[in-house]
Amino acid sequence: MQIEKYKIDDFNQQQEQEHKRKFEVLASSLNNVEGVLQKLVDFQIGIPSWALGTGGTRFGRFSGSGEPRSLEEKIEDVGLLHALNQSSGAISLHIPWDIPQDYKAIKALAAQHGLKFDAVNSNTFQDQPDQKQSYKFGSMQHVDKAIRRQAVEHNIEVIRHGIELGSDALTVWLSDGSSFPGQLNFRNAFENTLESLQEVYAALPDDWKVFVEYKAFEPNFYSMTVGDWGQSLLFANKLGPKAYTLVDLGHHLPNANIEQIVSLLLMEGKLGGFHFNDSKYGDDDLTTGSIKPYQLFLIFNSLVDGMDARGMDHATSLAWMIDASHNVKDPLEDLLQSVEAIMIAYAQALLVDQQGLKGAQQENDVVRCQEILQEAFRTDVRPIVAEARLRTGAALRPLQLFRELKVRENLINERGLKTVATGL
Ligand SMILES: [Mn+2]
Repeated sequence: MQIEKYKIDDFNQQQEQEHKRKFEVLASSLNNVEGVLQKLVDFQIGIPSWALGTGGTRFGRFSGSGEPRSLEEKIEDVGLLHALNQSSGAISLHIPWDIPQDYKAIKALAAQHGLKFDAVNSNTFQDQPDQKQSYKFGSMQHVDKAIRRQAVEHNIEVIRHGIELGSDALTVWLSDGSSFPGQLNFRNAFENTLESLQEVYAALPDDWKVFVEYKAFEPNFYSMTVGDWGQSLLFANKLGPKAYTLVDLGHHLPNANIEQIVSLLLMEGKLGGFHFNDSKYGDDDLTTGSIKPYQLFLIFNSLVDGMDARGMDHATSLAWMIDASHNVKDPLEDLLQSVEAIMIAYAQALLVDQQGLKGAQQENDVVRCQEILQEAFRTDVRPIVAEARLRTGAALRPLQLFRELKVRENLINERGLKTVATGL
């Protein structure tokens, strides 16, 4: 299914009068509206190929209908999102769940939808059917050199796929660790992992980056070999200038101060990528902004402040991606909601009076500091986010149009009621 441009224009025309009224009221109360709008227009969020099917839990998976059955259909799905919001202009592939067969055709299809290929993701947390050695006791940390070698070769293979697609980054998330005290020696596990990552690093093209993603627990429950930002930063620093830490919002222990983490990683020039989701308890992979929108805003405030301090381009300096999937929503509707929440938090962060905040901090005026932050957070920025969409030819209200055009019903007609997306 393709969404024709005239359908978006017709829809916007019906909404435009009301939109303009709200936008003008908001714009009249803000400084530098045009600057904020341009930043919103430029900001693109990668969609992972594994988020397009219905997710599941350890206990079950309730498949949706009309899910993409192939990489081509996944690209088509991201193309639909991008047509609706013009903010989802990249797709992130997971190898081996989505191995491209014909690079040229896949690249042409993505280009046709206005999509780029974001970071490619390796997988050494599962055994594949044709795999020689098992990752049951880890991959890059493994005591057996042959297993470490297999993990390294897989990552180099992923880089090769990425090069063909025009990607320029590899994300490595390792499930390595231990579930019981004494199961492994922490130093050996770290050193084996470092040696393996060094071999992968050596295979990176000059203009590539590698992102070392950390996670506090799960699937291992006693120790994770890349368990927090300190461990990830240690690896990134030891590896070299092409290695960065990747922050996934769901990969922290409860109540971790993620805004402080991103602030310090940016200060060190070592924040490379970002995975959005939301959670109440652990790595819940819920819709971004659905549980803790204030935390999301505070994180964006740290990101904007930290990127501006280093003169970084917000849109291109970091790899922004959603990493979520759950089992009770239509995945495309869920992704539209996540992108909207990200754009809202970003817009609010752009409105923070950074000069005023710095002044209040200098005077230890704690009350004014809070007022300045909450002034931005409590501003309803939805009209400005919608205006950015209008200017790029996207829908003023993407979710509403998705439903009005019966996108899912169309996909079910094309793909069938019982389809299961590859990978999950
Ligand atoms: Mn992630």
